[in-house]
Amino acid sequence: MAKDYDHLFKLLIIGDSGVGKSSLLLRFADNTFSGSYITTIGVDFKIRTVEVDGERVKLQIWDTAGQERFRTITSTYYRGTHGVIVVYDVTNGESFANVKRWLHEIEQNCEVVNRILVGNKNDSPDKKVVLTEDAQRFADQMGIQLFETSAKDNINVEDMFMSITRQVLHSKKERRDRQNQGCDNDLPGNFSPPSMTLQHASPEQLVSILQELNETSEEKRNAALQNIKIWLVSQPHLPNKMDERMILSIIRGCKHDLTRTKSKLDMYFTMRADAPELFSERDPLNEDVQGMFKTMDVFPVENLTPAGCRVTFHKFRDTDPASFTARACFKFVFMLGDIRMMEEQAISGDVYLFDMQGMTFGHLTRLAMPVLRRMLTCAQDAYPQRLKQIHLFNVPNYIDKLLTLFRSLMKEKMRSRFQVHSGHETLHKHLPPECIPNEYGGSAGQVDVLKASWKAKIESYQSWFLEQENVKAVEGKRPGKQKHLLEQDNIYGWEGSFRKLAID
Ligand SMILES: Nc1nc2c(ncn2[C@@H]2O[C@H](COP(=O)(O)OP(=O)(O)OP(=O)(O)O)[C@@H](O)[C@H]2O)c(=O)[nH]1
Ligand SMILES: [Mg+2]
Repeated sequence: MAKDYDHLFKLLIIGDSGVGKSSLLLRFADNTFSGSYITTIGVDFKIRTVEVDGERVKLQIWDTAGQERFRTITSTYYRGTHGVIVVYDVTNGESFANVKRWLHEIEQNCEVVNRILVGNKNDSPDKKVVLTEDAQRFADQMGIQLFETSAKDNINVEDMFMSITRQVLHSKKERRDRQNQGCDNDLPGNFSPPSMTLQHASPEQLVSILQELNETSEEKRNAALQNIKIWLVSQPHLPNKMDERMILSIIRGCKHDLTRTKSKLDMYFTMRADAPELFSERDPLNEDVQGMFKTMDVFPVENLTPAGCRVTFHKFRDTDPASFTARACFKFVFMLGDIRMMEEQAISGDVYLFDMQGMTFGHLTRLAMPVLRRMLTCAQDAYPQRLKQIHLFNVPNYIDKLLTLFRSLMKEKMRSRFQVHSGHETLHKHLPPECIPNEYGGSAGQVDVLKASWKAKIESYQSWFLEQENVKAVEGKRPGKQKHLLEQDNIYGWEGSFRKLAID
């Protein structure tokens, strides 16, 4: 597909809460303005393509939250940024005084970056307290260009965005001239993902977890890794390279049973080829993924349980069933799964929390059976999850009855791990506060904050997901019987799916 742009630049808008960062972006991207104030949670972005000197420049503009509680999250967004827009409010002296702090933050997070200073809300002279002369003097001292804008009255907004875009374009050309190379890879391919969102096992926990996973020594682990890497190379239909951390996650998920590991790996790459509705177009900035951030809150909790399990939280943010797409939801869940395979070290297993508030029959009817089955097959046969507990809480009455029936159909071992709570208080019998979000009486953090850090993490994996798009099985090269694993009759079996649920 031909590129629809000549340059792709990432811009970041920072500044105190309430100065009008989101309003500036909304004015520039959609030419709208709203007088009501909805504070930004974490980070959001919009895209607009502009023309500069006959060249098409696609701008990916990131709008950060000014609120202090999001600071650690928003700072992860500096990576790969080409230009930063620092905003203050001309009617608020404190927001201007804080500009120094914001500039300092840029210095700490970016090596070389273009900056622009913006005094917004320049539309009511009687309220203006930051004088143009003072701001200009400061901007000159810092060597930054100053713009005074109004998102409300659409003053100078377009000019300001075009000016920073020109600056970025000029620096790129200067850099190119210096290096004399025609690289147009604008977004950085290498990244080190933010690491604050997955705590690993303590040394004491690790001893018992590794024992449970049959990882009795470092030699055993290295030999297993070596074995699998060689096996991968010998499989003509599978990609011959895979991140070592992912391989180890699967080995551990199979408790060092290498036959099972191989079958899981085969399934992992086969699924990627055979279930494109779940495993293709995984750009974190696309509609499916961004839509998921709007409709659901799904994220792993930072702390492990005392037994070393990872807790993953699920909740509907938008309870209108029409906003729920099972396919996009499952695609998202597997993206999380991939990131966890890259980042998770030894864990004992998985605990799933589902806040069922707002869940209706309307949602259930949108769970198409074929998609659900494929999802269960992938979860069980292609991912290293080891299910330890499922807690459904805040369960509405009518769904409760359905679940009772559902539970009665489960095997005893599974049933004992499947808990239904009418409220959320009883969750505390099973999990320590540090694994439960604050809203439910725990201390893991606020749902919004935890979700925003995962959003940041997933988005930071953009280049990885794009690279992975074509890393999958090639069925025509499979040795022996040329049959899709997925074509085997029992694979999609409803019953089979539950029977095989990994609960060892
Ligand atoms: N008068 C005037 N009000 C504005 C202007 N820009 C934004 N506002 C108002 O200021 C308030 C805050 O605007 P936002 O754009 O949400 O502020 P923000 O910087 O994104 O805030 P956080 O997301 O909390 O960091 C809203 O009520 C806007 O309507 C402007 O140019 N002039
Ligand atoms: Mg905002």
